[in-house]
Amino acid sequence: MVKLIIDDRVVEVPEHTTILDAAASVGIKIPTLCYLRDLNEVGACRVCVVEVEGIDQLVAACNNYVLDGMIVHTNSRKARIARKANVEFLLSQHDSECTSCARSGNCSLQSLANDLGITDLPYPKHLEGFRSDPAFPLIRNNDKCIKCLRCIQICEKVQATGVWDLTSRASHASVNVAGGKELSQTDCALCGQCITHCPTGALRARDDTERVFDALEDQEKICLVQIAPAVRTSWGESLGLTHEQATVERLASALRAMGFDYVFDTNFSADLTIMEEGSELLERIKKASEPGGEDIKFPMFTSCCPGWIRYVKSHYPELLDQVSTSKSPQQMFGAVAKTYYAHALGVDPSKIFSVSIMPCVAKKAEAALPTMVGETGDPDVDVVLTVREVDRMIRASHIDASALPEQELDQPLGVGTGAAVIFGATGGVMDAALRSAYFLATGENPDPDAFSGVRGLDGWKEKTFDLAGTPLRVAVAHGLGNARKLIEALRAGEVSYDFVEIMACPGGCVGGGGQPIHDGCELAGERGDVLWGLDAQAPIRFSHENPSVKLVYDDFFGNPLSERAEELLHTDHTA
Ligand code: HC1
Ligand code: SF4
Repeated sequence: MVKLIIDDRVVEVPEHTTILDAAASVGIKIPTLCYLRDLNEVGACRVCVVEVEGIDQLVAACNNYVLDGMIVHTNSRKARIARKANVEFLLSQHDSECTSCARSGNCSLQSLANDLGITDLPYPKHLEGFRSDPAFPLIRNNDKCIKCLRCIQICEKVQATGVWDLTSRASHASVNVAGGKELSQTDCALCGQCITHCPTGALRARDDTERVFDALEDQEKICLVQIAPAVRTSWGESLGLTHEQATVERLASALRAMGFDYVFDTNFSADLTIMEEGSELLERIKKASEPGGEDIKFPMFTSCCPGWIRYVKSHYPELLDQVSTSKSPQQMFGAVAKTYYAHALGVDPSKIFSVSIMPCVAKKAEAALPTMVGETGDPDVDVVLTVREVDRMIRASHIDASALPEQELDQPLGVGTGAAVIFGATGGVMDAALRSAYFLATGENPDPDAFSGVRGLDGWKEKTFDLAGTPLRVAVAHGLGNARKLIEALRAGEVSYDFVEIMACPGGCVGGGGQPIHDGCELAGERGDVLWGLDAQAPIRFSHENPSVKLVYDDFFGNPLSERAEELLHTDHTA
């Protein structure tokens, strides 16, 4: 143990503790800006500087370890003046138009400048003037970048993608797209993790809210909306609602107050996905055991995460034919809405304006794929809103969600099971698929918790389950860095699986790039627990028991993998 004094308090901590953590252990909060635990401990912003007796220069608290007998002053006059000057310097290279910034009110730089009492800027402004293509789902404004390097680190270390890089050095240092490419020409998976880990407004998702407001005002349009599983864990966070208040039924109320005609649930089509994907897996296993089946390769990979699909297309295109052909629940929903449901309403599909609320940025690109269209070429999903956008719309509509009653979702596409709601957490798609695959293979339901071994936040999980006498080897990875490790191990012949779930974002969609931002806090685990809790309490916990899914098969698709199902619910991922 090391004994030192911080702000006149005796502190005892293990060796190799940073000054930042030692101070935090006794409740002393040293401000930080560029710091991200385990990922970015580089002391670049110099906001966490403290004075250490006997050392002339101030030291960064985030990446300097405590020593026995150290005497630290976290808020001495010298430290405070330096901290303020460092922030003033950052502001001299910052577009401080807070009123028109997507992160206003949720920006660490803004809070810090306010806390330090910075009301005048002593240095002249030097702005770069670089903004990326505003039509792309991910947008960079370098004049809001403080060169903290967090985006570089999360993209490289966690997501194994390396879109961002330091493009110059010394006083000209700038963070931008590696290799000087256009963002849209890179291998960006659009997971949005750089957005949720940016302390300022340098990175943001394209805002599509006006297109939705326009459609809501258009008397000719029938506006319907689907709500993704993970949205129900998070939509209330930036509106000040508790988890108990922020139910999906209260969100349905808010969306109706905003003007939506029908509020449906992506959980419905998550159950539909399980029927198609589970049947596809069993079909592949069956065909592989038949003569000529040796060409069928395993594992089969899940296909619901468009961040993962973008990653596999750019990094491992040779694996594409092992990815399930099932469209994602978002896209299955869109296809059903503009065919089956348009017919049920007796309207032309072009009258339907289909919106989805997703915790995801990549979903914006998925909905715009040329293959995700109906017969007339209209997109199946017209607009994808992130959770941050829908929260903005609720605020812009002056809706006090906390005062609204809960309302049921609309029928029949508003019905989902416990197996569907867990899609939003890592392991959930696998767990749900195994529940129904077991039923499809044996004709009997398993214990709904029989496959709980695939749950939890380990980056790469593997299990073998018995499926009607056949061992099924499955694996689950979340975060593209973990996906990469898993694929490299597969290629090296170190592991072998039948079925693999991959979600691009750490924790799955609960940690998605379109979720509300809480700088420095990772909420994926907590949000995931909410989803597992909803599953545990759900009256129906098997996708194959979803009455609306049964109805849609009876009335429209016939069976999973039928000709019509193949046409509307599957894709080859080549676009
Ligand atoms: Fe997801 Fe999915 S779980 S991909 O993260 O398969 O976005 O929530 O809607 O489509 O269901 C996202 C979440 C979501 C799809 C489902
Ligand atoms: Fe989007 Fe979910 Fe995939 Fe993240 S894990 S890219 S939020 S679908």
